[in-house]
Amino acid sequence: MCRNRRADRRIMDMEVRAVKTMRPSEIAELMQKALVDCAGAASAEELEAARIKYLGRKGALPAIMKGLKDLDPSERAEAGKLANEFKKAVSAAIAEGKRSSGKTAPIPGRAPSFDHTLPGLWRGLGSRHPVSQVIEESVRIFSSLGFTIADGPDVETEYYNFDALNTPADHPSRDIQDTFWLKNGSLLRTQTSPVQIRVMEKQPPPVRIVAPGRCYRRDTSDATHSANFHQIEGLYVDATVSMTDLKSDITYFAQRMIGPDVKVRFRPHFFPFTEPSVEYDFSCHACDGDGCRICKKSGWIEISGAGMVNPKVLKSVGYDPEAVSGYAFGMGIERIAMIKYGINDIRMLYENDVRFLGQFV
Ligand code: 2NL
Repeated sequence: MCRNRRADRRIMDMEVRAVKTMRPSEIAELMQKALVDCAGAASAEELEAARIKYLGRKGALPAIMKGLKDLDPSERAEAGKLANEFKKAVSAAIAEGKRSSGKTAPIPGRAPSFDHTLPGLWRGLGSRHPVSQVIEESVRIFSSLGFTIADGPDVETEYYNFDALNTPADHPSRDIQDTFWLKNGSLLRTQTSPVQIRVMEKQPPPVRIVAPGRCYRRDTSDATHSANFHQIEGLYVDATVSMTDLKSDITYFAQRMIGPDVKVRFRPHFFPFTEPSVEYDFSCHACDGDGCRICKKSGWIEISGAGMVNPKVLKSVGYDPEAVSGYAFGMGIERIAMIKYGINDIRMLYENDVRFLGQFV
């Protein structure tokens, strides 16, 4: 056995030594042969023998390299390139053979291949982000009330975000402490109202739309505030829209979103774009209104504001305030998600921890 091995080695060495100056086509041919040998190796020993034969100190590769200088200069560059390829391809085939040897039974003459009888890798199913789920559910509910969806840019002009909404030039929300201003004078929208202004500019009444999307305010983040948050705003303009419509539609929304027992509270407020204006709260779903950490012991969670569209806003888009009236509301998506799912810190929604996010399916 031992003597036979030594004899094999001598024959291999002779074969290799016989390879003197190999031309590019011969190198390519030998590479194919080497790859077939590696792929057909039935054991680690056979792979090692192939390595010695092709890559070893006295093997084919050093002989090819040595022969390069004797080649016709016109063939030398190509032969050099093929020699490099030879080294890379054969080394890779040997490494792959060693890695998979013992794992799968080799088919004679073929590389060990994919074993389809092994169980597959379970990668787990993802889930919709709670913010996306609340947006989708809100859109479903408002669709059932006859609203359609409108969309617009996140980067807005001062006109659409403030002026058209009757926000005075000295209103604090325009301050650099409250709004992200860009160098060119545009800004990141602080609410999705500019979308509604753009829609009203383009179409005559009636208008019944919701505009969900990302909004930006220069808030320092804490358990209930984030500089980047989501809002869904609604707008309904028609001949006889009233505050009663606003209150009943928001209450209907709350009951479908949170549950039939939820209570809705409207408090007088001031916004330049609505008159009269309200802020509204939903009763805390986590404690049934008794008071807990999520609602800061008040039993209520503030959702956002609403009101009857200010006649000045209607005028700014070319509507006749004598002929039509409208209601508008904002809703904080994260706030709704916090009530619906009992989340007590808004920052959890942005940390991308799938152990947390995967709970809300
Ligand atoms: C908030 C709450 C609100 C509106 C948004 C609106 C849109 C148009 C006209 C009038 Cl086109 N109003 N949207 C109304 C009331 C509240 O969001 O806290 N905003 C600062």
